[in-house]
Amino acid sequence: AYLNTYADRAKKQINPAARDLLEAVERKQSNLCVSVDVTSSKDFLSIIDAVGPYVSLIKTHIDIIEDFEPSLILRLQELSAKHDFLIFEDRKFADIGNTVALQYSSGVHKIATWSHITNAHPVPGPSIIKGLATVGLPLRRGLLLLAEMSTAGALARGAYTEDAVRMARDARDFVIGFIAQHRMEGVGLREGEKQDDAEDYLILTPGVGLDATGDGLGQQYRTPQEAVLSSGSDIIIVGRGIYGNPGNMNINEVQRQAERYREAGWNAYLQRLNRRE
Ligand code: UP6
Repeated sequence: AYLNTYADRAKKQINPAARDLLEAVERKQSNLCVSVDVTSSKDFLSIIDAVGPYVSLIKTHIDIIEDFEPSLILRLQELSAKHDFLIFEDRKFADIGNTVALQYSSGVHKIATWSHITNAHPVPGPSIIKGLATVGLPLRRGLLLLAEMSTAGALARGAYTEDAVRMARDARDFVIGFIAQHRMEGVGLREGEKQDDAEDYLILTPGVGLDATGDGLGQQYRTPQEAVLSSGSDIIIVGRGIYGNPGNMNINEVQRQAERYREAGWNAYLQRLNRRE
């Protein structure tokens, strides 16, 4: 199913956030998600305004903002409407169901009220999905499970990844896909279970860069071409490849890099479509 167009895949999604994201990808001809990992509200908003035209999704780590105020969320939502992108808070929940439900709904950030998509580590087992779903499903949100990580030596592999996919398969209304480096259809099938051809996960892939292979802190980069064409990723997630060191950022250069990554990601997708027999 993932070899079809984003538009066709959008029609078959049962989760509204997944459908909205695929529609935005198609409308904007962008499978680029920019990860805005900066600590000042000013840089945060200026990067998002600069890259907005070239992305379908903005990924946040809202807890690294030093001068956070609730009004920042209003500004973010204004930019989301202005540039037509969805919002993904990369919260990586990892606790018991009751706790993650509180972390998702409450505190200073109230993530569920503004983030269309969020993610969780499958490490606690299926109860983490249940807990988050109590908050997220009524708000029409979607969840990604971290099935793999981009870092060297990551423990999320093999049987762990397979169990993550099984957990997702049991919660198709809320779990829309994975943070992963590969496709997950047919992974971890149970004894006697047949692969469901309708299975169509969104694969969002971090660790994407055109000019570097790593960051000296375990991060490993692949190109958009490798992620989308060779590994079947649907959305490339790019952070520092676009804005470098936020300390000496040139906003025109940020915009130019976003354009460059959008084009690389989209061309890889077009090549993938052309490969269909
Ligand atoms: N991220 C990864 N790898 C994962 C999961 N998440 O890098 O397996 C997140 C990081 C960061 C972004 O938390 O926000 O994706 C990557 O940023 P970068 O492009 O600047 O390396």
